[in-house]
Amino acid sequence: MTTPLDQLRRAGEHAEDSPTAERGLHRTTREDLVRWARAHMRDRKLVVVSNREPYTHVREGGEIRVVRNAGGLTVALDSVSQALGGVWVAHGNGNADRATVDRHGRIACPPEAPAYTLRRVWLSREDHARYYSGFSNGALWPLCHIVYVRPRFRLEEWQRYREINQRFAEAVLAEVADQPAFVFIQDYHLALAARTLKERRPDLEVALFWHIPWPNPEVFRILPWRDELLEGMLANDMIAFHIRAHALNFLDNVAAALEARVDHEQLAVHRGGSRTWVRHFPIGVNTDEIAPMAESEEARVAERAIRSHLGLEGCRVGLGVDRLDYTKGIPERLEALERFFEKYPEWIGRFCFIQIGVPSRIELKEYRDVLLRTRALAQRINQRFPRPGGPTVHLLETNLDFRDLVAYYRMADLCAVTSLHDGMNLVAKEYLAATPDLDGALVLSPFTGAARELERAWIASPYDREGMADVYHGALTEPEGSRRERMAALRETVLRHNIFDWAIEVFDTVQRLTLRTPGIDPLEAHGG
Ligand code: GDG
Repeated sequence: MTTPLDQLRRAGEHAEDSPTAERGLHRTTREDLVRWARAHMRDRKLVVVSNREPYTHVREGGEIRVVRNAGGLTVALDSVSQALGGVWVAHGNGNADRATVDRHGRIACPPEAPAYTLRRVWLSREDHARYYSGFSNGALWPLCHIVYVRPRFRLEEWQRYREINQRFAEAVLAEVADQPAFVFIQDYHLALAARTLKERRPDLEVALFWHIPWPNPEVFRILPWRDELLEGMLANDMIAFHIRAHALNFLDNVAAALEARVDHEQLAVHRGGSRTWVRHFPIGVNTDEIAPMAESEEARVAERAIRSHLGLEGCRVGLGVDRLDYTKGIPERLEALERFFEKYPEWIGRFCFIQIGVPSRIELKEYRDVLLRTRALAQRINQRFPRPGGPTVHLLETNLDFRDLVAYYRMADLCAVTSLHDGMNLVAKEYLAATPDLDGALVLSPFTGAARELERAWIASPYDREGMADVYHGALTEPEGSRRERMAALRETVLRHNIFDWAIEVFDTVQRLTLRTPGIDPLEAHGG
């Protein structure tokens, strides 16, 4: 039996006139976003809410230094915030964060040219352990990623998560005072923030972007506090995901769990006189920044330095770039590499692999385990397949400066993104943006959101070691003409649907959906 949601899944995209479609072949830039925001968002204050802050202050030697968080999402939202002069509410986690704010936890940002207010929320060590490491990353993260890591549900962590969400919401309310505002909440750390906001200020426009997958009801129903979490989320005017399948999974969950009317036609939930729109917007990367970086002389110099430092002369180069997270399929990628050398011994000594692994959430055992497995595999491959110039696998457990990362991208003949499950995966898109000469190949897991757009990548399942070994070989031996043609098509997709394009789509959609019928539910009005 097929449900309306199944039919929708088969029908593909829902038609919605898009502001970026109107712009035709034009590639959206940061300036376009700023212009759009100035024209359409003047009448309300923008409030971004995220766990992570855009600027962190750290004390080094007797000095305080400001560090800008370089993620694509932060850059885009920082641009909009700078254009509109709004507020950003986030956890202040830098060791000099408290020393740099006023008595309300505020600091003007960017520090060198103040344009908006960063309002820091303070968390104790125990808050962090329970709300962040506990419920967010010990329960919700494994629950939403289907990788067979068992989520851990602890009442005290859930309770603290609720409290901290409320604390973030209180900070937002204090900042908006009685002004009209659009509050844009980021991610699974803050699923319940909208509830407090709407209870106190029903007129606020509130949207949540969920950056990770959303599983089907069979998976999600094990969460003991499922109903309360879903109810809290439905306080948002709009909830958005990267891909359509996750948006539809969310609607399936609501239909299975709550007394609510799920409108499969309009992708909305009606409940107790209020309505939540559910949409999908695949996120992009900051191509304005990455492409010129990759073409710069500096990147060329850095590439030469890396090659000589790591002893890569005469070697084709494979690259993996990830937080060291069990969802990213890092050991699986290396196991396939080992098989690749067994099956295609002609590559021994002629192919090297660099794995950049940024240490992450190391307080959780599963993360320590993935780190140990990765180290052991790298060591085993290096012992089994030695080469004279240096190791075959380089494991760099470090957080590189983004400029250096771009040099690695530029250099790689192959980039392996082999997640077991991933909301989008920005590395896949950054790699393509950083390959202007088209000399490369993207090996991509079908279980990433990115694979929906990047269909012409070299698709390889992390669950199929033989298949992935063959894909490595296929990508490295594909005739140049067809390889470059595929890379050109993939790169064009990334350049077109970049982070600025994403931000305009999200903001424009929220506005159109909430303004379309202020205070009136069209379906209720038609008795639908
Ligand atoms: C979540 C979802 C979704 C990595 N190493 C270094 C470094 N990185 C940066 C990359 C990239 C980011 O980290 C990793 O991107 P992911 O997409 O894999 O990120 P998650 O942390 O899992 O994020 C994911 C994303 O949200 C956005 O919606 O795509 O699916 O899980 O940007 O460049 N950056 C620097 N040095 C490094 O060594 N500077």
